[in-house]
Amino acid sequence: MNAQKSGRANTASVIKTFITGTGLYVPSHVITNAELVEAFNRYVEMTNAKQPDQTPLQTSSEAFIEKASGIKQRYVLEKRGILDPNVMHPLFEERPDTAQSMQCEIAVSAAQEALDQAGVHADQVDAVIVACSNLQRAYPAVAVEVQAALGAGGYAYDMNVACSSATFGMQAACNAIQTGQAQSVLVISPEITSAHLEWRDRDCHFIFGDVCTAVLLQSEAAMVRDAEAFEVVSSKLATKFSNNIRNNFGFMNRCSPEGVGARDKTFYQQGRKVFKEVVPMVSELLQTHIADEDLSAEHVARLWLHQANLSMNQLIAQRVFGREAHVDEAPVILDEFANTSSAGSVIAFHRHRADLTTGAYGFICSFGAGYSIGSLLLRKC
Ligand code: CO8
Repeated sequence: MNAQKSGRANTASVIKTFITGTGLYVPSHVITNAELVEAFNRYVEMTNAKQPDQTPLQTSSEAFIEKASGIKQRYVLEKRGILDPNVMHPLFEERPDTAQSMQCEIAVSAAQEALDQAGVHADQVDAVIVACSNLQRAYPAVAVEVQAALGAGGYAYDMNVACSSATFGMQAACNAIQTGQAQSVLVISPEITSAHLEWRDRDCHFIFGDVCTAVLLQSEAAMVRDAEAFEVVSSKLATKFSNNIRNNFGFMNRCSPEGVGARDKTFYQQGRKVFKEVVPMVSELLQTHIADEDLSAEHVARLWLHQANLSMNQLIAQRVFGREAHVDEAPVILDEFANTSSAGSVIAFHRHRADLTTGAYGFICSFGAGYSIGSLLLRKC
């Protein structure tokens, strides 16, 4: 694995970067495990009745979902289609080019909360990065639409590193601030995972939820007030190619008509392999990051981890701390939100940071498809 270190290595000449605000957009539709399993099992019953000669599909179970993942419910932008056994995916009305796109709409909502928290007006923002797992169109970049909708200045672009999009986006924001290219950067993650989840697949139908997070990163000079700020002390990014989490949907699909609509054009994974391979990679990267900063596990007050699987997070935290972690040390939000891809660790940070005292250290750490891992060491101001 090639890990890249940035931040403290250059501290002598580097402009410090701070997170000064975060925002969260939560969709109004909730699907509980009970509702999800009921709809899925109706789909199984109907499909098996239609295909008596085929190997019957197996039913899903609430007990399995909660035990295997820790997920109890998920928020989605539209639940009627997902729960209709004849549809099994969300149904969104197509919008004309003159209307705001869905990703732009939820991005603006989350971004506005982050700006309000920081006491910053949109026209002081000079870069917008939309960093998420799925972008709803090829172009123009959603980020440019968000920039216009907010009334932000500077430049904007989209990027995708799957579950690590937000952390890689924050690293890009730090780079822009440290080189003087920007002073105030919004990193926004509109994760509409419901549109690319295969709701008809028992192995994964329960995994994801929709949400949007926003993080405002600023130079010290641009900060309005610092009471709630966290300094980004340093970061580590790492990638290693794996086919274990994959989605072959893309703009070239129609050129291979035999594959259009096939199972591999939505999310699929080898969940058990991901679990086994990613836990050691993340634990080791965090341990190295701690050691490189001349810190030890006792200095770490919080791990805001990617939210894919409860046992996975407990195991990573245990390896980092060298003991079982208290729930306050590695807060869990996936019971309420399910896996929201790159937004998960940011939701944990958004919800669980107010109690930290000045000087406390914590890590935002993402991991997922790629494989990709992003670790940001933060210090409460
Ligand atoms: N109901 C009942 N039983 C089930 C179900 C179900 N729904 N599903 C599987 N089972 C059964 C299996 O058939 C199996 O039975 P048997 O033992 O008889 O063969 C048994 O339960 C155990 O199955 P598994 O081994 O598959 O179950 P696990 O205990 O491994 O749990 C998990 C499965 C929950 C998927 C788990 O492996 C996991 O969470 N792994 C981590 C995965 C992970 O972290 N993935 C990250 C992906 S997220 C990401 O990177 C973002 C990608 C981009 C987003 C795209 C948006 C869509």
